[in-house]
Amino acid sequence: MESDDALPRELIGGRDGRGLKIAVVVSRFNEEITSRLLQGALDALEECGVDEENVTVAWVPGALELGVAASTLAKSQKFHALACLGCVVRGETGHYDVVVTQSTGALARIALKTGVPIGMGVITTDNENQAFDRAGGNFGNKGRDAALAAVEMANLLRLIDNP
Ligand code: INI
Repeated sequence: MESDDALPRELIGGRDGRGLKIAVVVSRFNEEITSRLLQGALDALEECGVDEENVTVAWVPGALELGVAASTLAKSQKFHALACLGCVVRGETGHYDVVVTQSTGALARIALKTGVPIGMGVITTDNENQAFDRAGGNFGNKGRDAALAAVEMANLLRLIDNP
């Protein structure tokens, strides 16, 4: 007989990165900050147990180029998930809104279209100090967060496919 207090089925991806192949796309623009995001992402992948050989890092010139690299990597079917890292500082660009909207919008669309999850590690701030705060400073490391999201989502999609 079915129990009355049956619990709903919960799917939680978790952070076990063993066997996962992850690509990290990182922008050279504001490299002093994005290199810290990259380090945060690589540290997180290592902590999750992702094999170094299964991690690919692709550099692009700026946040606006993250999309085409991410799209090509996602379509290659060689990766379970991606993490995309960049830094857009309002003070430095008159077209801040364009760079932010286009780069983050493209990444969201690529993830939905390809079904390959993308951890979003594009920092958008008013000034450099706020960016450093989010690249290993007072407010954590958004590269790390993006890599952890990539691992969790890759595992979740595997669970959904294979409950
Ligand atoms: N790219 C960034 O990643 N961050 C920025 O703050 C930025 N600003 O300030 O303009 C930026 N611009 C470059 C852009 O992403 C492209 O690389 C460039 O337009 C060439 O296509």
